[in-house]
Amino acid sequence: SGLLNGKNILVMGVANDRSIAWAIAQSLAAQGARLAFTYESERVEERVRKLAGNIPDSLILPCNVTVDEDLVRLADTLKGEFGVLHGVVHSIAFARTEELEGMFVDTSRDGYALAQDISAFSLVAVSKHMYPLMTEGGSIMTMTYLGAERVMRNYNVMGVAKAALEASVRYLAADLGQHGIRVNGISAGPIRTLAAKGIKDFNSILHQVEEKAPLRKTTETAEVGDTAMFLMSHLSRGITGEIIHVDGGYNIVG
Ligand code: 0WD
Repeated sequence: SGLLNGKNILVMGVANDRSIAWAIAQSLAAQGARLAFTYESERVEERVRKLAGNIPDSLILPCNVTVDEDLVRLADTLKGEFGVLHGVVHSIAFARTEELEGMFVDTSRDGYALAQDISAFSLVAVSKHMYPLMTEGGSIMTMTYLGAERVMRNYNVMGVAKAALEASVRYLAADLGQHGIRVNGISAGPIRTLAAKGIKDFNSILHQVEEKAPLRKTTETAEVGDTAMFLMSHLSRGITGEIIHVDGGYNIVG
C-alpha cells in the first residue's frame, strides 16, 4: 500500500550512490513507484546500471540534457514503455571548477552559459518534452541551493544559475498548472556528493551548518529523498511553484 503505487517517475541525475537523486529514487521505490533512470554519458552508465539493478522493474536510459535529440528519444521511449508519466525528478547541475572559486566578476561568457544551460535551462527543456506524457497530471521537481537567494562564498556562477532555476520553477508552475502538473524545488543544505567536490572550502560550509542550523546537524540525502517523495505524492497536491528548504533550518539563521 505505497503512496506511489501505479506511478511512473523519471529520475535524472544519479551519478553514484552518494547522489541526491539516488536517495530520492530509494524513497520513491519504497512507496511503490516504477522508475526510469537516465545517465548523462558512458562515463556513468555502468554505475547507474549497477545501482538501478537493485530496484526491480526500473528502466535505464541515456540522456544528456544539453542534447535536444536525447530528450526527444527519451520521451519516445518512455511513451512506449510507460504510456503515462506521473513524475519527473531533475537533480542535475554543472559548472566548471575554475568558476567555483575566486571572484564571480571573473566568470567567463562560456562558463556562465554552460552553467545556465545544464543547471537551469535543462529543467525547462525536460519539462517541455515530458509534460505531454503526463496526461493524468503529475509532479515535476528540481534541486536547488541557498546560493540562489544570497551570496555564498565560491558558489558564484552556480548561485546565479540556481536563481534562474528557481524562477523557472515558478514560470513552469504557472504554465503547467492547467494540466494538473505541479512544479516545485527542494533547496537542500550542503551534502558531500560528487558535485560538492567542485566547491572550494566545502568542509567549512558543513561545519557552519552543524554550528548554526536549528537542528545542529548537516542535511542527509534521505531527508531530501523523503521530501521528494512527498512532492511526488498526492499528499502535496496543493503545492506548486514552491521552493521547500530541507536544510535543518539553516536558511532562517545562517
Ligand atoms: O550540497 C549539495 N550536494 C547540494 C546539491 C545542495 C543543494 C542542491 N544540490 C543540487 C545540485 O546542484 C544538483 O542540482 O542537487 C543536484 C544533484 O547534485 P548531487 O547529487 O549533489 O551531485 P551528483 O551526484 O554529482 O549529481 C549531479 C549529476 C552529475 O553528476 P557529475 O558529478 O557526474 O557531473 O548531474 C548530472 C550528472 O550525472 N549531469 C547531467 N545529466 C545529464 N546531462 C549533465 C548533463 N549534461 N551534467 C551533469
